[in-house]
Amino acid sequence: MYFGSGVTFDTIKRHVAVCDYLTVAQLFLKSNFLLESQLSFEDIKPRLLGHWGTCHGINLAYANLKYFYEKNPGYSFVLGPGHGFPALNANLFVDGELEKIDKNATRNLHGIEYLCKNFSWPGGFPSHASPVTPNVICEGGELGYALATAFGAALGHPEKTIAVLIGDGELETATALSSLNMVKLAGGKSNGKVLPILHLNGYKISAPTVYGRKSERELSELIRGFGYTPLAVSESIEDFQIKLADAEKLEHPFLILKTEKGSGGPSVVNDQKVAGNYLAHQIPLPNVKTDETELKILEEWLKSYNFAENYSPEEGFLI
Ligand SMILES: Cc1ncc(C[n+]2csc(CCOP(=O)(O)OP(=O)(O)O)c2C)c(N)n1
Repeated sequence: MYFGSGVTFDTIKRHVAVCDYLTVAQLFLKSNFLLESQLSFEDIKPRLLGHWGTCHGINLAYANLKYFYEKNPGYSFVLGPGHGFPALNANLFVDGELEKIDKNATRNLHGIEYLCKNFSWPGGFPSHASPVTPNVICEGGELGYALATAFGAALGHPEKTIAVLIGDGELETATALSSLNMVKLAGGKSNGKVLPILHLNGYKISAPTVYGRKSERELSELIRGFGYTPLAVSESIEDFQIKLADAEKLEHPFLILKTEKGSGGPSVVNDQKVAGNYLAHQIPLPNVKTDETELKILEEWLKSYNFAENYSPEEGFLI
């Protein structure tokens, strides 16, 4: 519909499912990466360190943007929440960008094992985006700079289109909030286009976000007041593509991507609501190394992505 030949909504859906699977595998597994046998405590990393809650939204945004802007050589993606690194790393791995700078990250079983085992592992990948990540120029743990970085990249480069994903917690920082004003300095014929996407998942580390508690009208009026045209986007891939097409026609579009925090992950653990709550922010199954029930939840969660439908050991990725 909006993208190149052979690509359909289903292609994007499968791309997101593959990256979600590889994200969860990076967070939890030290072996049995293709679930060839029943998951055991032995397969779980001894120290679980990472952030799940933001990851599905990153995978969703990354894939939708990648296919939408496939034929636009001036397109770049800026990621604010660098703590969602396993999602970013999964995409860079699947697209072959990681392999360009790291010969171990081959797009086969060896590479899958390397990617997953080495996330948050001594001597391996850090838990956050960092200078070893392709095209990342600063440590990704400090929130707030993404929007200013995107405007900086677009200034004086009319050929560029910079999409930037900003966390709703991140938008509470003074840096991110004041960077909204840059829309008044950018634009026009001599600068590139910036497409801010607010990832409205409603929660930060241990509490709701301010923007998550505003009404839809309050939030869109706020964004409009800065000089943007807000466009609400749901988790639906079809809707995302329609809104990206709508955004192309506007001078200063601003997407508000509403997701459930930890979407696709465990919904209830130990009688507590996890998906759609702050408990999804980091590791949603904190006792999975020793608790049979959590282990079972993890196995079902991984299986829900049907990874084998999109990856075959003989043919590689089938997307
Ligand atoms: C400047 C700064 N302040 C505080 C933190 C600590 N911190 C890490 S993640 C996080 C919550 C981020 O929430 P949000 O931007 O909404 O991301 P998401 O919910 O998508 O994980 C915070 C406050 C930080 N990384 N940087």
